Amino acid sequence: MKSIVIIPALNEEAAIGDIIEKSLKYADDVLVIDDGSTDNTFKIASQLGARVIKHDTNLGKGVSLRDAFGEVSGYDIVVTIDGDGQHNPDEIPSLINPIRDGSADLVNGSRYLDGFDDETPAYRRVGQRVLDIATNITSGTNVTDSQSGFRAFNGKTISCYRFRDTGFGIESEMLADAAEHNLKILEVPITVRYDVENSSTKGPVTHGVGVLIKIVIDKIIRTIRR
Ligand SMILES: Nc1nc2c(ncn2[C@@H]2O[C@H](COP(=O)(O)OP(=O)(O)O)[C@@H](O)[C@H]2O)c(=O)[nH]1
Ligand SMILES: [Mg+2]
Repeated sequence: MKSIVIIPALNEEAAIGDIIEKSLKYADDVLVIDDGSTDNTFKIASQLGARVIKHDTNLGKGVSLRDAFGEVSGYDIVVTIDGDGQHNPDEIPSLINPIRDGSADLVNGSRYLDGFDDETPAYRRVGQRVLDIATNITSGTNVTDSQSGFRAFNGKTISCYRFRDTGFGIESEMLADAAEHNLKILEVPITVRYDVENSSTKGPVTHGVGVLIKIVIDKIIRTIRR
């Protein structure tokens, strides 16, 4: 089965090289979306054999994933992983195995499947739970880590995703799209590191409220469309 790893990246020169090299152990190709980085992300990714889509300015994670998923026809398995080193590429096999054996169409890597992750600050965990609950109520899903960027997708189902949100609302939106199309969603446990440089580009509170508003608006649009 042919597989590709997509890495959305904004100024990730510190970690992206290692992620590309490790990802190539488990996948046929790597595609980096350099979304207006001002550091050496593009150069490093190109040198290490990744394909790179370069945005001259920052267009957002949703736009980046739309562009990336537009390039994956012919792949049986598509993986997304963060470019900042928080995710471990050595865990890619546990995400893609359920796609390989047909038991899932979307595999969501969750840091909370086994209960608590002591390293997440409490106020962040509360915010994330609010987004998980909002996602689950509006989409009918039952996930424990709705904002995870470490996922695997069945290549045959890519047309289900519409990529309406340009930014960080995209993680919940993709779960909602999968649920709307009755795709099989499965979670597997992942580890997430917090001791890496640039582990987050977002202010957690405004970011969380922004995503929550997007989840609600998305639900209203889906309801009207029916
Ligand atoms: N394409 C794109 N990627 C982004 C953008 N902002 C962050 N990223 C990447 O998305 C991933 C997750 O972002 P991050 O800020 O670490 O999110 P967090 O760890 O969930 O707080 C990382 O690989 C970032 O480089 C953006 O505006 N566009
Ligand atoms: Mg991060």
